[in-house]
Amino acid sequence: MIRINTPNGIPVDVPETDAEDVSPKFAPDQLDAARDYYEAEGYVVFRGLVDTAACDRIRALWEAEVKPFDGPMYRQATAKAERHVKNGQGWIMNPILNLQSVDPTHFPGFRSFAVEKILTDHQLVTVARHFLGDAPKIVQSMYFEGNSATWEHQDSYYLDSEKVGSMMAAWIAVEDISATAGRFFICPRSHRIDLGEQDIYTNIADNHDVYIGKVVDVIRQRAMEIRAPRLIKGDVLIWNAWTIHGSLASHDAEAARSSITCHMIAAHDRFLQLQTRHLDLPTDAVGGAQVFRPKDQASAANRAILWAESSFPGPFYWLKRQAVKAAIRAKGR
Ligand SMILES: O=C(O)CCC(=O)C(=O)O
Repeated sequence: MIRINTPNGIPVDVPETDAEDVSPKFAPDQLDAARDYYEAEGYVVFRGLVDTAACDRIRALWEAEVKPFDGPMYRQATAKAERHVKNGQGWIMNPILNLQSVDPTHFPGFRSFAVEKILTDHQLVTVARHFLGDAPKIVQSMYFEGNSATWEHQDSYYLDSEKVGSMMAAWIAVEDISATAGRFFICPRSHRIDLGEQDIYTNIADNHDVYIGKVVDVIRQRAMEIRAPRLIKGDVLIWNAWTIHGSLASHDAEAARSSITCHMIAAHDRFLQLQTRHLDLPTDAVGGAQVFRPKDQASAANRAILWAESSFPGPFYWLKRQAVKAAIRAKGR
């Protein structure tokens, strides 16, 4: 066991072996038992849910297609179009947002393999159907290599289903994740905590740090337990839209944290964006799931928007912030 802090300095005991890990690992066919655990704890870990050969293949496609690219792509932490930021080991440190939407001209194998073999892996879709009571609609995905130390948060602040708190997400380990590589962490039972909707004091456009401070205060005031389960290649951790989570503030010079996350709502539900807008999303049917492709780079219009964003970021992001604030004011918050 080693002790590592969350991004805002809360210490966590991180298991290095399964014997030290208090999180049970469910087999892919233990669907009812896993759902009971998920509903009680706000998260659950499946051992060996995704085929390990598929994990190796997506990492090979990342090396072959994504790493050499030097243009702007959308990123997890900022949702902005940025070029790769690499560390000394050559790992990409600013994770990619929405693998299902990357430009098929530059990333033909990566885009299709990520969608067909990872995001809609048949065992993952089976679990999602069981937990959601409907086919899954994939609304967002991400690829992590180096650790960007994701702050403590609940996903519902950013995205959810119209049935608030019903979205689920999956963290898919595509390599063994060492204790020091920047483990994903969750606060068990935090999915019962309602922090309210974003308003003019906590909104993402101007006061994102105030919102994160609220989450950190709740963890400290309630002395919440934090777990950073040990995950090996093919394991999947599922968590709920309200479960407080993030990634630990650590870095391992030897081991990356190659992983893919995927956020899913029930296919028949509308999407809730930034706790303000309800959207009926256009989707493609793939492998028993519906796949939404935000800002799909297969479209010339979306490529033109990405070009405008990366060429004139100042005015573009200023306008976007004004639109978010206007939507919150329109809700009377
Ligand atoms: O793995 C991480 O760093 C964070 C992932 C996350 O917060 C998410 O996918 O919602």
